Amino acid sequence: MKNAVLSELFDQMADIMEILGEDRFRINTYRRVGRIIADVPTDIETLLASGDLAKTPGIGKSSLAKIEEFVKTGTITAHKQLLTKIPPTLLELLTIPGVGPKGVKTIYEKLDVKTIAELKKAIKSGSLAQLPGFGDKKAAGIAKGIEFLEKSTGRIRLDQAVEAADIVTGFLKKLPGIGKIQTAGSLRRRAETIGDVDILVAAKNGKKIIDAFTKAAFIQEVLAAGATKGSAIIRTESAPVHVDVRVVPKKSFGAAAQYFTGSKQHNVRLREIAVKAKLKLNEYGLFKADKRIAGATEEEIYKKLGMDFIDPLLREDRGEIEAAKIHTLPKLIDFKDIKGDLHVHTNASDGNTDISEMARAARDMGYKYICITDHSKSSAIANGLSTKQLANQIKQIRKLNEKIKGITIFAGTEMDILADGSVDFDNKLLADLDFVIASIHSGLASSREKVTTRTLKAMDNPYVNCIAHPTGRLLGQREPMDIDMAAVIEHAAQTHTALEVNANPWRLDIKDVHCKMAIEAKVALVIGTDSHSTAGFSLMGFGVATAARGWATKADVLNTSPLAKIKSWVKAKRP
Ligand code: DGT
Ligand code: CA
Ligand code: CA
Ligand code: ZN
Repeated sequence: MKNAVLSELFDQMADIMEILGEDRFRINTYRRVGRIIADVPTDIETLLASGDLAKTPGIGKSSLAKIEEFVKTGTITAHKQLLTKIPPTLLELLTIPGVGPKGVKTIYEKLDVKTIAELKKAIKSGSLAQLPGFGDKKAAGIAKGIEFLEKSTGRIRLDQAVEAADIVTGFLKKLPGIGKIQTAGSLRRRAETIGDVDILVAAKNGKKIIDAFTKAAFIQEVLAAGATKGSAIIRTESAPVHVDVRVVPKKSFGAAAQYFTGSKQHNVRLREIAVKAKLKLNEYGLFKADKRIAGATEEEIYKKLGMDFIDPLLREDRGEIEAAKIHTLPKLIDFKDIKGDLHVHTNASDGNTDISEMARAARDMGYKYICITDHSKSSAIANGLSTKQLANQIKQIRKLNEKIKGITIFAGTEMDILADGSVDFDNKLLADLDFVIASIHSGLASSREKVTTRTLKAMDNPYVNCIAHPTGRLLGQREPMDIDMAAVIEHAAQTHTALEVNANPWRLDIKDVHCKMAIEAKVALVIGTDSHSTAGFSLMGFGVATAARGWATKADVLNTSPLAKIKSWVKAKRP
């Protein structure tokens, strides 16, 4: 997909224009177009050819012309022209935490700093601190930012962010004078990766709280510490994590939570709506002239802006604002709706415990069923089961079901989709299973055509009920396959095959925008943890959040159904 490249071009044009001090409205337009392109699950050529792109709100005539040019030539003239107007190294400065386009503009114009190396010198000599709007503290923060950048690997996974947030909120909770604590930013929205963790605290004495935070035992490095905000790198088991703590007054806690939860795009749209209503919205509240008309809670802010409350999971400017105005927001799926886990491994393949222990742990979570889906023979590294081993496992599961009460164990498989799209077991054996998952574990780098046809062919099998981790990505480690998700979703609808939302934070596969597309095509989603131990079950919430970010309701997710419905659902595809 060229979408990512194109989106990056628009973002970069916005950055350059901001550095050049150009028109704010145009800058915002470019950012918005960049994000729309990054979000659409269909590739840009298809979207353009179908005429749908021209109809997309937010894509104006001149943006459309640029996109057409990109599709035809792979470049955008306006982008090339903008690049000639600044030293290209200025764009590297933007990757430093705490440095935005405005900062780059000042640093470049006043100090002629063009590279990170020059910026380091300007910090050392003290000249950065002397710039208007900078000062010693900010300069030191940027120095730390550079250090962090030089050491860091970029964005972190959700589980790592949750771990860091738990450490910090656990600590803050025990301080005297603490009111509400709320995680904000991308973590609260459960975005697929997290840049930094944002935490808000309601309290009066900000300085004391920030002081305590920056001196806590878990601190690796303090980036900034003021009267209301502290920024630091904290140590966790898995990674160093950048955490921002902000202390806000109780009366504006809701406004701060709304503002710092973002997303930025959602907030920009809300502010436009406020302005149209002759109101002002910021992190302190919603104001009419100088009078605060809302601010203590997020609910009252949305209400005063004339819309329903918008769940943080939906705040991405993907239509939620329009829906909130006309009261058509979906009732999102919740963890409590989940009745079972249909993707579970045991020590028969590469898991670390046995069937009965997995079943008991699932029962303790309140689940009504689990499906044992060990790997199949082609996944030799994962110790996949042979035909005979699977046949034996089925018998073993039938027996266990008589012994273990309170939960039903389904016999299943996570069967490899082979290079030609055929699968590891024959239909006779598959017919004995209760639920069948198929997935790709090899040849992920093959061509778009190959990986797509392979997947479509597997769905044609009347015993294949679900495609697991359909794109094969590992966040921060492996790119998704170049698979045509529009085709996969269409075929899933035609063949009565579900698509998995793999809940493992390494995967989150399929992702939010694909979930939305699948739901619109009436494809069933299955949220599975792919657990290899009982601890794996705890990941379900990440999958639920991902589906919810794709606007999923309870009815859109198969494993919210009672057992009998799963059975009839499976039967409906079989001959
Ligand atoms: P991240 O940390 O990159 O994963 O993403 P966020 O969304 O957590 O972004 P972050 O940490 O830079 O800022 C937290 C929130 O604060 C963001 O979602 C929206 C709000 N915010 C930050 N800067 C701006 C801004 O310049 N304009 C507006 N409207 N909101 C902002
Ligand atoms: Ca953040
Ligand atoms: Ca932040
Ligand atoms: Zn698996």
